[in-house]
Amino acid sequence: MDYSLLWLDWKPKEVLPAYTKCITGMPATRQGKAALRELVSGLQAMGAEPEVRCGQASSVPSIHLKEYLGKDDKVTLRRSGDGMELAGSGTSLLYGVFHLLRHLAMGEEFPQWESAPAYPIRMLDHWDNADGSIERGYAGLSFFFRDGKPVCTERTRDYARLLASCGLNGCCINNVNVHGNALKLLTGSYKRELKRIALCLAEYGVSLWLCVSFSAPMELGGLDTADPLDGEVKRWWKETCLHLFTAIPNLAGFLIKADSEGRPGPHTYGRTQAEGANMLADAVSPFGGKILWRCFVYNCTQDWRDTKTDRARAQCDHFAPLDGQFRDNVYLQIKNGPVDFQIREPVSPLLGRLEHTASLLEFQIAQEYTGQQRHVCYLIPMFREILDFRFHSRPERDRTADRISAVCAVSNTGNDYNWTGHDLAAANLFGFGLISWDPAADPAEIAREWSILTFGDDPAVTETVTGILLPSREVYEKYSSPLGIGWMCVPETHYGPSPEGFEFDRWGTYIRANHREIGVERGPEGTGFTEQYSPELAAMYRGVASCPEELLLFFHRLPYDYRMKDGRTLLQRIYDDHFEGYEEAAAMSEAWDKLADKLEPEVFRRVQERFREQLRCAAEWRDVVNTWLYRLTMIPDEKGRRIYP
Ligand code: GCW
Repeated sequence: MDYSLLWLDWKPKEVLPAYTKCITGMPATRQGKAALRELVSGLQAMGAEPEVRCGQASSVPSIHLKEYLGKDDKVTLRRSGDGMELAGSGTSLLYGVFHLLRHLAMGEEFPQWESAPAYPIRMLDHWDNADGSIERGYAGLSFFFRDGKPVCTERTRDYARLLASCGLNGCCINNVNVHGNALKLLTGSYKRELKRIALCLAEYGVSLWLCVSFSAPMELGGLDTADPLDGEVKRWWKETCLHLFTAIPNLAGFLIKADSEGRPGPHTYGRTQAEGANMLADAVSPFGGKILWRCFVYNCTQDWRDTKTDRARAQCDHFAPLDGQFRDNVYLQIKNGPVDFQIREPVSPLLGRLEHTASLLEFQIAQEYTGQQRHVCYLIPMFREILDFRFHSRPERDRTADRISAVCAVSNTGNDYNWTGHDLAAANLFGFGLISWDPAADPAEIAREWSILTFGDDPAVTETVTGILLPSREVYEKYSSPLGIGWMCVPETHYGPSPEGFEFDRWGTYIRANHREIGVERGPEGTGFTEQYSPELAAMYRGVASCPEELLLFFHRLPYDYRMKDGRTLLQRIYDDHFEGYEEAAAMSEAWDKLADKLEPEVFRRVQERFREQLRCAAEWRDVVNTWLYRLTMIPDEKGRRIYP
C-alpha cells in the first residue's frame, strides 16, 4: 500500500476487555455492515479474535450492534451487563464503532457515549483540479482526479473511512475555481466514475458534493447568457440536474464560488447573490439537493490609493442586506475571518448578522497562510476560539457555534504517503472532524488522542507531541505577521516573508506601513469595518485600549512607539515576538529530536526534515520582518540583538 492509514492503523493491545471476544447483531444497511466489518478488523488488529454471532444474543460478554432504520445521527454506546450495546442508524453505528475502537486503543475499558453531531453537514472541501493538481495543496497530487478524470481507488475507500472515523459526513471533491475538464463533471461525461466515488463514500456515510461554474449554461450548454432570471438558463440547470442527480446517488448538492476572483456570477447580469443562489436551489431541490454559496465576494482589483474600500467589509456589505432572501436549501458559506485565512483575524461579522439564512462556517486546514504543512501549526485551538466567540446578539443564539448550521474545512490532503505532507498536520484533519461533531471538544484532549492513536501510548511521546502541537499556532504567529495585520507573505506562493509584497499588488490587502505608523484603521474614521459588529463588539474593537492586543493592527493604525499594556512599545513587542517565535520553534524541533528511538525511523525522519525547513523559514521571517521595520524606523532593538541593518 502506498499510503499510511493514519490514526486507523490500530496497534496491538496487551489487554482488551472481555466483551471484545464476541460481537452480536446483524446490521442490514450498507453502512451498518461496514460498521460490523470495521469492528471486526479493528479488534483483530488490536489482538482480539472476536467471534461474530449474527443476530444472536450471547451469554458471554459481547458487543451488541443494534441498528435502527432511519437517518438519525444519534448514537448510544452503553454498558449492558458485562458487555456493550451500540445502538443507532447504520451511519451512526459507524461513528459508534470508531468511537469504541479509538477508546479501546486509548486503553479505556467502558467508553460510554451518547451523542449526536452538532451539525448535519460536516464536510471537507477539496481544491483538486481535474488534471490532478491541487490549488493550495501541500501534500502531493489529488487522489480524486488523474489525467483529467475522476478516479475511484482503494484510497477513496480508506479516505471515506478516515472521514467517518472522526465524524465527518461530506466532501466536495473539486476546486471552487472550476476549470478544464472539471467543468464537464456537471454534464455527466464522467457519470460512471462519479457514481463509483459516490457509492464508495456512501458506504461510510459520506455524501458527495461538486463545485460547479455559474456560467456552465454558456460553457457547456451553448447559451449566450448565464443570467439566473433567464428562462432558458433556468431550464438548462433543471435538465442538467435531473440527469446528474438521477445518475449519481448520494450527490448532496453544489458548492459555488461566484463573483469572486474572476469567477462568473449573478453580478455580471445585475442580479443579486440571492437571485443567483435561489435559481440553483430551485434546480436541485426536487432531488433534495442543497446549494452551498460562498460569501468570498470582494473587489480584488483595489487601487492602493483607495483607502475606503476594505476587503474585510465585503462579506457583510454584500450579504447582510440579503438575509432572509435565500431559499431554505441554500447555505451561505462564510470563511472564519473577514479576509482570508490569515494566522489571526477577528471572527467574520457576517456570522453574527444572519438571522434568517442558514450559514456554513468555512475553516481551512490546508495551511495556505500558516506554513503550508512544512511548519507545524495545530489549528484546532483557533477553531475552538472561533466557535466559542460571542457576538452579543440574541442571547439564545450568541456563540458562533450556536449560530451556524453546518461546517466545512478546505482539506489538507493529497496523495502523499502520509496524506498531509507533514505527519503532524494529520492532527488538523482528525481534530477538524471531532470539533465539527462537538464544537465544545477540547483541543488538548483531541491532540492527546490523535497522538496516542498515531504514535502509540508511550507517555513520553504523547507529552512531547502534544507539547509541540498545542502552542504551535502562537509560535507561527510570533515569527510571521504581527498582531493580526497578516499579508506579509510572498504574493502568489503565500509562503515565507515579503512584508511589502502585497503592498505592490492589487488584492486590496494592504498593510500600509510607513516610517511612523503601521496597521489599517478600521474604526469609524477609517474603513468603518468595526461597525459591522453588534454595538458591544463595535465599541470594543473601535477603542484602541479596549481592542484585544493580538488584533491591534487588524483594527488600528498606530505609531511604532505606541505603548502596549505591558509597557513595551509596539515596535519592541514585534521585535520580541519575532525573536521568541524562532526560539520556540527551535525548542519544538529539539523536543522532536529526542524522540528518535521511540518512533518509526521514517516518521521520525520525515518530521525532522520538516522542522529543518520550519527553522530555516522562521529565521528568515524573523530577520526579514525585523530588518524591514528597523530600516523603516531606524529604532534599534532595546535588547541589542542582531538585526541586519
Ligand atoms: O485564499 C484564496 C486562495 C485561492 C482560493 C481562494 C478561495 C480556491 O489564494 O487560491 O481559490 O482563496 O477561497 O476561493
